Amino acid sequence: MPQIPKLALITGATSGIGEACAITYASNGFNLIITGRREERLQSLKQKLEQQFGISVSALTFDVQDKNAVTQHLNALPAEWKNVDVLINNAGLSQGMDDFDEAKLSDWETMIDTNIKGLLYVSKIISGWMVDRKQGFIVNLGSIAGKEVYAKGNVYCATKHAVDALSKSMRIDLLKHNIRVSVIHPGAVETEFSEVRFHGDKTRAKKVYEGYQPLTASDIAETIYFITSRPAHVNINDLLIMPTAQASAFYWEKGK
Ligand code: NDP
Ligand code: 8X3
Repeated sequence: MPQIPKLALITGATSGIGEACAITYASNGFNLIITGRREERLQSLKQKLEQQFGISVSALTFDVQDKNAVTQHLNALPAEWKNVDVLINNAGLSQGMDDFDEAKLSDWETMIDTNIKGLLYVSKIISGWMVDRKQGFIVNLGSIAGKEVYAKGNVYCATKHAVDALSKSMRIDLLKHNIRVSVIHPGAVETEFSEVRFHGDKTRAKKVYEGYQPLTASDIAETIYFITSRPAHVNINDLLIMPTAQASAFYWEKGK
């Protein structure tokens, strides 16, 4: 009997880890729902994946901070697109890297609204569909910043600690509905992350990844795919993945 393709929803698929996840899941025959704010990037990724892998992709452009937009776009999906098997809560960012007394309130609000509230808006809807189907897998993007704190990391670290706590409680509350929940905590991954953190300063962003080999977005995507492809009785609850040269948050052996 031909297998029905599985469906993964990946938030923040316009770059970095989310885009790499889209490629990895597409190459494994998944149909995809991809989201982000940059419409052009989403449309070109959709086209590329459909052509290259013969899968179907639905591209939804919305800001995860906007509760009404999240609700409207997701609820408007046709019924067959609501059978989400895997949700990857990836959309997120760090904005600014300043001492507590110097940081901007607006940066803090953006991080809280995106990394915590956005993840909750999406998860509330998709987990509801998973509860109805009595199956599903949710993977949240935490960070080494959700395990440790570092100078000037204040609110970004707090949001990722929140993701860590939410992942644990989602796992407990959703277990009775046969929904698996995992959280992956990467160290430094070279993406657009630092460019966003430093408000578009490419030179400063590039420096973060100099002198050692950082992780790539596809290292993370392949690991997430490994997590979600374990047999039904296995759950990798929590996974910390670092570049070999980075022993801890902001502790590197550079030049090795
Ligand atoms: P990128 O900046 O490359 O990608 C971030 C993605 O999130 C983009 O697709 C962006 O899409 C999306 N996004 C950001 N804000 C919003 C929003 N308000 N609404 C919708 N989508 C949004 O960074 P990464 O790939 O590195 O980051 C992905 C995740 O991994 C984040 O949660 C990050 O915190 C986490 N992480 C990253 C690490 C790293 O070192 N890079 C390490 C540990 C964790 P768009 O701009 O089009 O909306
Ligand atoms: C991104 C990694 O170390 O900059 O979450 O916090 S770090």
